[in-house]
Amino acid sequence: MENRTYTADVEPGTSATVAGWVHETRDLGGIAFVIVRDKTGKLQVKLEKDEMDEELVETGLDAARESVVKVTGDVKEEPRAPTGFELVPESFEVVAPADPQLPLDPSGKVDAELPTRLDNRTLDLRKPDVKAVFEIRSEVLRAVREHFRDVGCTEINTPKIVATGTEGGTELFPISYFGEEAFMNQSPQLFKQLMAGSGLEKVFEIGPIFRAEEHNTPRHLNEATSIDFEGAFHDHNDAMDVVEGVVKAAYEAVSENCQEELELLGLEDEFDLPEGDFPRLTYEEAIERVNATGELDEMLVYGDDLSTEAERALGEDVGEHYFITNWPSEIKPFYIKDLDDDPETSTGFDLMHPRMELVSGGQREHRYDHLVEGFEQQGLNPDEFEYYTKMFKYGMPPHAGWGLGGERLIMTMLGLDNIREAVLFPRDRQRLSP
Ligand code: AMO
Repeated sequence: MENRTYTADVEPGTSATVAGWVHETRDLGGIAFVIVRDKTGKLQVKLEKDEMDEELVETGLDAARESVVKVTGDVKEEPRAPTGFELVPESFEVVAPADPQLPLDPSGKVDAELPTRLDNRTLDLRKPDVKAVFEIRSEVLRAVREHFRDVGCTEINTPKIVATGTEGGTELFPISYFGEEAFMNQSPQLFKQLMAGSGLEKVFEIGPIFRAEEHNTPRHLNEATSIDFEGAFHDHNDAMDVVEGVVKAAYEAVSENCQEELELLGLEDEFDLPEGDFPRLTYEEAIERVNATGELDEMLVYGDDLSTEAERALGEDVGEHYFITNWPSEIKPFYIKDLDDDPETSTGFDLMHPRMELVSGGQREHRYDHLVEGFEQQGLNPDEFEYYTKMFKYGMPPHAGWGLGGERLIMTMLGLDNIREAVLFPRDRQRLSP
């Protein structure tokens, strides 16, 4: 819009046109205030009933909350105004009126339940604290991209419609593809590996993954954002170093560039940067440690996956980000390589936040014969993956990588209770629209 001034940029002694939403109207009798809100803040517009044009005053007073308005006038210093300035209008235009019956209150005075908020995200994101989450999300993605580029990675985009799944058959969403069965991709796993073996060598992707998770939990989505990395000539330890760098870069960027947003979320004093090296516990150490907490009803034994309770107990005990390494081979997917000197143990690792798992990764099986064997052991038909396995015949370097749940990163960073708070339009068992 031509000549628009953001409310945060108005200067006393000048004329300005501001545009935004009616946040609140306070009618004090002879004088009334319309508080106009935009992306940057709020500004008080003064209406003096006996002094100003009658039609202008009426338009201002009649504009319902959340109506879009455009106001032009002189900016004056006014110590009693919330921001220290006010606008004395010469023109007041209602650009788009709002129905006085709002489904939720963007001023935040009346709390709304999460489903109501998700059904009305446009109004919900007029609340500064909700908006702050998505400003931070945007900053995290920016910082992650920049960090990947700084360490020599190339951004790739891989198909989301695929012929086969990779992360377990029960979690697949089938779709119809010109009469043939196809699926929504669960992970860019195989494609990113194929690109690690290409001339690109070090790649990353930030994109959607689809999981037909049956259960509705506060930390599962049916469509999530995965931050994926794959690097040629990397082993699992190198891959862990890379993810540690990415997570730290995200926290540092938020701390540096989002102080205002952190304040809106009440986190300015609690936002701790992860420091030092993340501890790396082996799976066996993790099991011993979690059993020793005495928090579990049933002790874990070698071969068990970590339950939600186990993750929580261990997370509380460790108290910072940590890796779990050396998982039993049998509970890791076919593409994860076993340790050379111990085939029962894999190079697979998870990165954990004290509250939950953020990342899975590992070194990959790059030897053609072993790879095909792994498919068979996992009950998968290697013929269906020929497009993938055949590239392992033409010079596939050792490589490693990982996938980081974008929403879980934001959720744990900001202490959000529900992963849906970190997604604009979440997909879960109950929610397919908006
Ligand atoms: P995995 O299945 O463990 O590994 O997924 C990696 C990370 O993605 C996030 N995530 C989810 N977040 C929200 N809702 C979900 N339903 C969901 N599913 C996964 C988690 C998880 O740690 N191909 C491997 C990665 C690799 O080895 O490179 C994979 O997909 O934070």
